[in-house]
Amino acid sequence: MKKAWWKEAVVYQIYPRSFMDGNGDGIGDIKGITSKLDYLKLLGIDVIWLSPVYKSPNDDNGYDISNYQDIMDEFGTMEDFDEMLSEAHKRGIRIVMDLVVNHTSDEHAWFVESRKSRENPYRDYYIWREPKADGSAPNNWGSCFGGPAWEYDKTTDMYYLHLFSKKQPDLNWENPAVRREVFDMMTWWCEKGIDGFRMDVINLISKTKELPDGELNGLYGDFFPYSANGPRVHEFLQEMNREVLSKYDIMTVGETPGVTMELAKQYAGEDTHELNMVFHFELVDSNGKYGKWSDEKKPLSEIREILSRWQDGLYDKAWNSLFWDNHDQPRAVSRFGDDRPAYREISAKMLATCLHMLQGTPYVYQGEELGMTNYPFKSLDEFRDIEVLQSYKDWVESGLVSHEDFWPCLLEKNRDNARTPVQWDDTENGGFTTGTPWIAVNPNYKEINAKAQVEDPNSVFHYYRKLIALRKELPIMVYGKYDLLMPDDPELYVYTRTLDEEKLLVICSFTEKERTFSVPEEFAGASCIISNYEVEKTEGEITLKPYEALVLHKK
Ligand code: TEU
Ligand code: CA
Repeated sequence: MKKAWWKEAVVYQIYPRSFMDGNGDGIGDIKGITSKLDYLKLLGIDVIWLSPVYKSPNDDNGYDISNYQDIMDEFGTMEDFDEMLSEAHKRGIRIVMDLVVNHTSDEHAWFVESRKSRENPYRDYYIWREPKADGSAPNNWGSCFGGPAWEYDKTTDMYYLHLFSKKQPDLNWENPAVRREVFDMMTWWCEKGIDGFRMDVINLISKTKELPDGELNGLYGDFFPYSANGPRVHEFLQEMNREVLSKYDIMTVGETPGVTMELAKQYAGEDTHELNMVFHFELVDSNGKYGKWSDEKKPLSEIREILSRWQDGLYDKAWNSLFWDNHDQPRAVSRFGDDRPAYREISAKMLATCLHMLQGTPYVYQGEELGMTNYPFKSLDEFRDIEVLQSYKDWVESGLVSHEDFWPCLLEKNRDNARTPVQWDDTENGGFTTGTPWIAVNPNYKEINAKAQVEDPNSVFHYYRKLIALRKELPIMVYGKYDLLMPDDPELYVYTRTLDEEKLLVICSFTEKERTFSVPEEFAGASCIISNYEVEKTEGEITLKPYEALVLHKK
């Protein structure tokens, strides 16, 4: 298998708005990030994936960009950015930018021009269509955030497509001028010295020529079959690779909702000249009762089946990305672990073990290394996310579902769970800001915060730190082959990694019950390299405590 620095790296995702406020206005910013680089250095991560910091009117917290070569006022200036980049590099930390080029903001200069007239030179930068004969939208598609995917613009009596909010018009990648602009902009950032791109919904950039009605789900039709993994997407990515990516030593990861394994092998193949890896959504998507909204918990059998299939399927062909959560998902420990006080720390450590011992590049979402939990939302006015507010209208206010049925699903899946501020210490607002935070801080900050955990060698923080350090010592964690054991056990996830004569045995208990387990003969005499409990016995029949995780190493 080919070696690469981005295979050996651990990535830490920063959602700047919620990371650290440097100037007391209640909003996280770039100076705040710079002030916490030593903390990240201590944790040992190699790469920061920075969610968008570009100029934006913040309809979708920066994922609606009005100028790709400027910084959002609330986050600071380009000087602040340059300082952060050089301070990160001084510490050996790379920075990967979020590239959002499926759409721009409606306030981007291109769109301001585009909507002026049908003849405007920028008209064809976006996707405009005539109304139907009765004046209604060109098709029945709904946007990801609720509401229709088309917005009528009376200046030219046409509709434009927006798969996300109406302030996020989709770019027309069929137009070579659009691709040129995007590639030039990417080159500009690479020349500045950034270390890669996480590409937002990059598998949506090529739409089918015909834009037919989609299958109804709730009020609207599904655009997915006609917009995801479209006819020219690989051609566009290969062009991007040729024009930009191949010229720099950078890492790339594509956000690709709905990607299949076959497609992933193409997007992130060892020799396909597109991307280094992609995020698949099988673990985090639920087939919700109401679109994405659902309160289902995936059983271990399903989690293990998904992870194993991707481990086996991509082995030696493409590279996996590994994540339990991100800024669009509930908190890992609340969703996949057990966030009741008795089990929160232990299950957070178990989840970390389970993920970091797999093959692929692990992603840690800010606060995950502290075992931060979902927020106990009580009423609609506590939410800030456009998706929550719009979806509540579509499902509840429209009369489709009762508040009582919808609310538990909203609590479980809403993106604001992940967007409450990082809890730095036990002072007011968890030390995130001296002002009024833009979104409430989780009230559990007195117990769960970075300062306490840095001081406590048994904390979740130090457990992550140890896992990350082990990765540097043991190439088998990166390059070893995965094999699943006990595929049908309802509570234990057990697998091995193999590199030449060397082996790891990874045992993770997903239950609060005690369990017995027989260590396979071949691991007799192996040493325990990490565990979330004091381990007394590593041979023969052992008893696993609630949510126990341990890793045995045999040379
Ligand atoms: O997300 C795209 C995406 O498909 C989902 O994660 C989506 O946000 C979620 O399923 C909605 O429930 C990316 C970004 O990660 C997200 O923050 C942006 O809002 C979105 O694109 C638009 O840029
Ligand atoms: Ca600020």
